[in-house]
Amino acid sequence: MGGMFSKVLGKLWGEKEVRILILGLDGAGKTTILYRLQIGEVVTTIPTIGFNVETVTYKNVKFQVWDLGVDSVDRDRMGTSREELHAMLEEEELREAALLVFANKQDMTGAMSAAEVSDSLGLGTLKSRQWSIYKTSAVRGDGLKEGLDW
Ligand code: G3D
Ligand code: MG
Repeated sequence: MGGMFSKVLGKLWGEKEVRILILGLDGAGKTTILYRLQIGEVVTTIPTIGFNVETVTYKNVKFQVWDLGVDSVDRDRMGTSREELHAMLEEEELREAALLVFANKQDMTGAMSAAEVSDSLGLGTLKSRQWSIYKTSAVRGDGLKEGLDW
């Protein structure tokens, strides 16, 4: 597994530091994905912004995980995700960032399809943004490599 991702990540290595920000709701599977990549020690810190940030640095590639804290009784978690995602993408620092969406937990019955997730997140309305969506199962490791390859 580690070797497989090394090959994918190898393509990202170069002179330049590459940063990958993983953003998602509580319980979406971000920590599981980070461990599944098996690329090094996951370090958890609580910076002044007040929520957990997990990081793994692998060669010149830095993965950083942010939890989007949303009450689990929020009945419109996809709506909240859509708003937060579009607000984040307005940030100057993310102007040039490519967007990769993992529609995770595909091993569970009733999981939303990639098209449904894409619609709910309003990905079709994004202007001048490279984006893609992949169906994944972090527990099985399905789709992660394909997504990172993209
Ligand atoms: P987060 O870091 O985004 O908050 P976690 O989410 O990685 O902590 O995952 C939350 C729970 O979802 C974990 O279960 C984890 O095992 C599970 N999970 C993550 N990815 C998948 C997936 O692809 N399929 C399924 N079925 N479950 C997944 P626990 O029980 O440990 O809280
Ligand atoms: Mg987590």
